[in-house]
Amino acid sequence: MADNKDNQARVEQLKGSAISQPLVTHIYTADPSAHVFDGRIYLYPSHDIEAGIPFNDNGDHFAMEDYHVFSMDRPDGEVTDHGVALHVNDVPWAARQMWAPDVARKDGRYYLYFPAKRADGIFQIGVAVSESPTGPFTAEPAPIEGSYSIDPAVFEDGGEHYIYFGGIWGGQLQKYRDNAFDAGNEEPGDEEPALQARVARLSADMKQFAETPRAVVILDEDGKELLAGDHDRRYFEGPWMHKYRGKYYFSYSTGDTHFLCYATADNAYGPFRYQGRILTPVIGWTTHHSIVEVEGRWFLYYHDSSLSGGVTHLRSVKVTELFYDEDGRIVTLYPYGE
Ligand code: FUB
Repeated sequence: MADNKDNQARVEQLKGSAISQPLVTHIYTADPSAHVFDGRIYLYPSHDIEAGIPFNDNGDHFAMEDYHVFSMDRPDGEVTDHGVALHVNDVPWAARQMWAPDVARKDGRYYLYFPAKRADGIFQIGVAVSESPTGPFTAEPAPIEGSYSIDPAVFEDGGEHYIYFGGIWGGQLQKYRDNAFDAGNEEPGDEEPALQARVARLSADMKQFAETPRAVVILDEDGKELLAGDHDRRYFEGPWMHKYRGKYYFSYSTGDTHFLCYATADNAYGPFRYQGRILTPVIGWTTHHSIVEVEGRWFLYYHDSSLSGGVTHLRSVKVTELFYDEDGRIVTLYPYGE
């Protein structure tokens, strides 16, 4: 993890050149999942707090306890904070670290998907239900069976919902092979295929996997799987899926190289072909996003640590417009100008 002195230096250097401002300034927010429900934009971010836990590569300093839901009538419009929608104390199976969530709607109900650590320190993914997009959400008594790691993102396609998830290092994805945990597993060697995000179709009641999770394979320009040593392009965490002109765009963070990248396919499972960068590094270690269409225009919601002066676990949600070229390639965004 980057230390705060490095981040502070970057904040000073870049002061005044930010192309977008934090949307929420009264609390720290990160990992924004944006959705449009009935013409209003809803944001489901993490709620960052200072818990006084020292920095480490496990991300223990990301000690979030609850979720707030936010809404607005246009992408960068005035933000309403709808208050606490779910607290870790109200999740029977979860002990700590309520990380990046997402929400899906089905038949007028709203399903909040969230990762949290059990008391034994293992991440799983839970679901909580509400009649309203702003909550409060009621958690299911147990996590989704067979779920693991972090960063759920749910995508609807043709009436089915697919959940993408997984993050390495603190997100524990490196501990799993073929969906089975082994504490002795680590990241593959540089010349081996990279670890991949996972995807599973959700059950009709939205509360379980309807199938065994599959790997989201990303191929390079020669049709070969991205390698674990390809840190500038390989998957790390923060998956998102959207569809543009009939193509499936799988986007994600490269983690330790701090890019948001994307790959495309002709179906929701892939394999995906690597395409390029969406966003260059932001202030702070993590980079995490969502992409949403609002009245025919496309927007990238993301976060950085500028408001906290570069404290990597105190982040703020931002938004900027996203553009495609005529071939459907996403134009790379530079968060503080080129
Ligand atoms: O917010 C905690 C973690 O940081 C998220 O789960 C990751 O995607 C990264 O943004």
